Amino acid sequence: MQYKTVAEAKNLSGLRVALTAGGPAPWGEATKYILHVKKIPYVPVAQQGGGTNDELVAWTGHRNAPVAVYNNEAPRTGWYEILLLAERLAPTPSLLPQQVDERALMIGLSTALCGEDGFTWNARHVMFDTLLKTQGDAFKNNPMVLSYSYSEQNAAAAPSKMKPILEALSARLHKQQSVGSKYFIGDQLTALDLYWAAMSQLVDSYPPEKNPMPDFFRQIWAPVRGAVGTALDPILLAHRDFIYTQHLTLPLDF
Ligand SMILES: N[C@@H](CCC(=O)N[C@@H](CS)C(=O)NCC(=O)O)C(=O)O
Repeated sequence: MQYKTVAEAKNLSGLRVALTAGGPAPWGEATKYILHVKKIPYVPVAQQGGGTNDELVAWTGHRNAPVAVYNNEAPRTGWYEILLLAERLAPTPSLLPQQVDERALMIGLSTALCGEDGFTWNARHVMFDTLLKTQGDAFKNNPMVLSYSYSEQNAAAAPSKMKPILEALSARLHKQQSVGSKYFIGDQLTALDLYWAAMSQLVDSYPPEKNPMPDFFRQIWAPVRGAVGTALDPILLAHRDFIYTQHLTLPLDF
């Protein structure tokens, strides 16, 4: 992916999205997938994972990624507000169900997956635990450790929070399969399908030809796979393979 620097991007108009350069950071991937499906043009701006990102902070008020900035509107960082922006910029295809109950279910499950203290948030506690064990004090002062409520206790509790979320998602897919749908909600693609495709890389990363991320990521994500055990029902992996094949492009590009 060709990134612009903050200095190059900040005076442009249109949509600019700060993304972690060099790795498939889950929320950033999810944002890219939404923009891809909706064919929304944007300028990728490099964010350094774990860096202080001073220029990005000066421009947007945020250190991490993704940060979506549209014209002179306030920067958006949350997965839901980024989805709503994308829906506004390209209403078709909509990635939000129109029917209110279905929409509530989709947003609820997306919150379990992407929200604070949800699946990926807890996966990160497991990942940080590995980093602290391997890098020790060198990692303790990393801005990431300080920003995402990591603690040994939170890391120990993470598997018991992650597994029920995967179980709810796989139960949903089995239910959908019984009525002939390959998607989480209704019979068409929603953002939830894209969120799971992005987040699934944490527990079952594609091999290098499809996901050419540095080995470092494989090392720190392997314990995340161990943390969820048998809660990773094969139907979840079949689903994400279907989503990548039908709606996205491979190899991942970051
Ligand atoms: N703001 C996002 C979450 C963003 C987030 O957690 N980003 C992480 C992973 S993609 C990140 O930027 N990590 C690298 C860093 O903190 O430098 C949301 O809640 O929707």
